[in-house]
Amino acid sequence: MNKLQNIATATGAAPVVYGQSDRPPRGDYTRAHADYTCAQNYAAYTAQDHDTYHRLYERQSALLAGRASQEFISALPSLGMRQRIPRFEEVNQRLFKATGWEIVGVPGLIPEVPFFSLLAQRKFPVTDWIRKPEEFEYIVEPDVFHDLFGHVPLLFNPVIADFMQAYGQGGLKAAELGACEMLSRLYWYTIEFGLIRESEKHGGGLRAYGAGILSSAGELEYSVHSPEPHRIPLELARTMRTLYKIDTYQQTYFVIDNMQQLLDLANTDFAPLYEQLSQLPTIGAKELLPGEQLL
Ligand code: HBI
Ligand code: FE
Repeated sequence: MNKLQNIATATGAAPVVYGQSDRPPRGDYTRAHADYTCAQNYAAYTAQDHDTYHRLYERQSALLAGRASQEFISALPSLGMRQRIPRFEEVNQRLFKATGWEIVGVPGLIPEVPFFSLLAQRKFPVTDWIRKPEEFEYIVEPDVFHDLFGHVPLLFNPVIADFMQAYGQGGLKAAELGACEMLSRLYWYTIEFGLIRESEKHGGGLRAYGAGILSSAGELEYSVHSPEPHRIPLELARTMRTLYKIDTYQQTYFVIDNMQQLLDLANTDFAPLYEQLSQLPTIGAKELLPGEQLL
């Protein structure tokens, strides 16, 4: 259990807010295989669980226009059923055909190396349990709603699909080089909390593509429209040096121009960069460097 306690703080998967990090992650890990995957315990869902999913889905999908990336909005219907928690196999029939990805059940957060290893095999771990009704607005750890609604639609996008696999492969290398932290910051500021500049065809402007934003009602509006946070163009070294908050909305968002930019980044060799960055100080979550311009 020790390893699991550690990852409860290091997660890249907060839909809203992380609370106490000094407790083991929620979920029954005795169900898991050696690779941390487990069958989706579909029979265990109650009518209330399906209702929670349905209500979360309706609430979030009503907020997407003008805030979420068009790529996400177009891909969302591929998830299927909104009235109940989808069966993972059912999603996989479409997902595998689209990009060769599959989702696999997990009991909750898993340690970094098995997490990277699944991504490298084009398998995305999806927590199978759902939050309690009283946690509707706030959940400490990723649940099936965050993982499915937030992450899975973009796995239907071929460019993001390839990026996620490259990220997993990069993660395995980073683990060998002791650079997981830097790579986790990249994940955090892209896959979890990334913003994208929408094409002119879709009205221009900044939109969210990160799962932590897309599965949070409050942060969806805040991230794209609030005057409070900093928004700066994504630059690899800058992002990898930037600390992040796991218990508040983000204070800095990094903006990409298109999805291909992420994939191109992931296809570079990070090893020399890790070496360089280990000599440089980290950057605070709300710090701006001299000369940096806000978007
Ligand atoms: N486990 N289930 C799950 N989901 C995540 O998003 C996740 C994880 N373990 C580790 C982890 N994320 C992060 O540490 C990443 O940095 C990538
Ligand atoms: Fe996540």
